[in-house]
Order: sequence, then C-alpha cells, then structure tokens
Amino acid sequence: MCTTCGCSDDAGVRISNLEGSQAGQPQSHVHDHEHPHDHTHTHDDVGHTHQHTHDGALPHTHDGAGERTTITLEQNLLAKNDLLAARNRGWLEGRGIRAFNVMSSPGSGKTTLLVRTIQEQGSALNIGVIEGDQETSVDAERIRATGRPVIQINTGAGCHLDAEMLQHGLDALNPEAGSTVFIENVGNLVCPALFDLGESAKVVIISVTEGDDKPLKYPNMFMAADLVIINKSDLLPYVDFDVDGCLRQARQLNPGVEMLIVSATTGEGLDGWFDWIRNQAGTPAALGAAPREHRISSLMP
Ligand SMILES: Nc1nc2c(ncn2[C@@H]2O[C@H](COP(=O)(O)OP(=O)(O)OP(=O)(O)O)[C@@H](O)[C@H]2O)c(=O)[nH]1
Ligand SMILES: [Zn+2]
Ligand SMILES: [Zn+2]
Ligand SMILES: [Zn+2]
Ligand SMILES: [Zn+2]
Ligand SMILES: [Zn+2]
Repeated sequence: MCTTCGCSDDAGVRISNLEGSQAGQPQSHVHDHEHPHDHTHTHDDVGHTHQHTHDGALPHTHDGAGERTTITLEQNLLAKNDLLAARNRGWLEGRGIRAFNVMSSPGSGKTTLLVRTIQEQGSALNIGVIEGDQETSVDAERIRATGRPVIQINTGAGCHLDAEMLQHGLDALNPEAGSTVFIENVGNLVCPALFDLGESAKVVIISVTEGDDKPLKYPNMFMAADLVIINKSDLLPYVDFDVDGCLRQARQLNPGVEMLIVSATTGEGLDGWFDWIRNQAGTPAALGAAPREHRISSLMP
C-alpha cells in the first residue's frame, strides 16, 4: 500500500492547464470561478498552503507518531480520502456530470483510447479530460491536440490520483453541467484501486501484450472495476493471450463486472465502449435531457 511506498504524502503535486499558469506550484489551483469546494479543508494545513506536508493524518517520519501502526495510518489516510471522494461524487452528480476513472498498467492504451473516443464522440458527449502522470504533460498535449479541454495533474513522487487531487483538477477543468469527464489515472495496477475519487465508474484496461494473468495477480484492481477492457485486440494473432481465461479470472473476482475487447488503434469493439459510456448513471442530464430541476418538479403534483 501507499504508506509502504511513501507516495501518499502527495509531495510535489502540480495541477496544470498547459497554459503555464499553474505549472511548478505544488497543489496550486484556479480559484477564479464559482468555487464549490469547502476550502477550509479537512486536513490541518492552516493557511491553505497546499503543501500537505504537516497533515497529522498522513504518514510522516518526523511527526513523532512513530508508535502508530501502519494499519492505523492507512485507515486514517483512506478515511480522509473517502470523505473527499464523497464530496466529489455529490458535486458531480449535482451537475449531471459522468466521470470515469481510467486505470491500467503503464502503456496499456489509456490515452490512445481517450483520443479515439474524443475523435468519435468528443462533441456528442461533451468530453473533458483530467490527466494523471508522475511527470510531463505529454498525455495532456495529446488530448489538447483534439481540441477538447484538458488538465494535467503531475503527482511527483506519487503513484496514484487521490480524491483531493481530483477536486483540484475539477476546479481547474470546470466541466459543464451534463458533460463527460475522463480521468486518466497514473499507470499502475496497484494503489489507484484503493483510492475512491468520487467517480461514476472505474474502468480498468489491460492489453494483450501484458499477459492474461493480470486479474489474479492484481485482484484489488479487478474487484474495484465496473468495466474491464482488454485492449490491443489487433495484436492477438502475435501474442499468447487467453482471452476467455482472462475474462474468467476477472469474473471469478468480480461476478458483476462488464467486459469488452477492443483495439483503440483499429477501432474494433469501440461501439460497445461508446454504448457502455452512454448507459452509465447520470445519463438523463448528461445526454442533454431536461435539467435535473425540471425532472424533479415534474414529479410534483
Ligand atoms: N497495436 C496497438 N497498439 C496500441 C493500442 N492502443 C495503444 N497502443 C499503443 O500502445 C502504446 C501506449 O499507449 P498509450 O495510449 O500511451 O498508453 P497509456 O496507458 O496511456 O500509457 P501511460 O499513460 O504511460 O500509462 C502506444 O505506442 C500506442 O500506440 C491498440 O489497440 N493496438
Ligand atoms: Zn503507492
Ligand atoms: Zn488542499
Ligand atoms: Zn497515458
Ligand atoms: Zn500510489
Ligand atoms: Zn481549490
């Protein structure tokens, strides 16, 4: 877990809109619009420095809390994250925004799939993207080239996104009511599974070049998934990958999980992916039907 690898003190996190206004400032963010979040913060960093280095709930080697067990620290950390995730979820649901947390190993095709999805459905679904990577804005530049709004989160030493990072990413992205937000998590099949972001659904991608044993080796990720996508189906003739066996493993861990086989480069199977997106919760507002207020008032006598 992250308290073991030390990634969870979110040291050096940067949120960037690619215009350079935010780059390089730890946890800096845009506050020039309606600001829905409570910025008193649930942590103890008075003064809103966003350095997050002296939050007593986070694991530190210098805070004199050495007697505490790792398990207690992990519980505190995840409990704090879950509170912020619940806030994100309410914020998103109130605006009819569907947000999908896309997770995979490095290089499974997250950005390629998002670019392709934007090319085919970007306007219809009013897509915006929050990109998570340890370093660089390479992926955000690929999204920006499509013309859709994008925010880059660089996690520095961290190996996953957490709910607070998403909160600040949403602040900066400022997605429209009824829109669709894709969150590309840091390439990692381990700790992103532990951090609820408040997303509408979790999408896990594995590619056929990684081996068909990933579900059993990384069970937390596959148990958390709402949808498992097997990507790079165009390479199946060249690799030893048992699609049925892989799907069986995933179903064993997570009987209700939905599964799709696609190629983000050839487009094979993508219709099923677009259908899945359209069928997700929040669809009435997200598809441009009557705003929530109207639907509520129509239930009144
Ligand atoms: N043959 C094939 N290659 C693919 C497919 N999807 C992605 N790739 C290639 O796989 C490589 C990695 O793709 P990315 O989209 O950058 O993967 P990612 O998951 O976003 O990677 P990180 O952000 O680094 O974790 C690139 O060279 C892509 O062109 C696919 O469906 N088929
Ligand atoms: Zn970690
Ligand atoms: Zn903060
Ligand atoms: Zn990527
Ligand atoms: Zn991590
Ligand atoms: Zn903020």
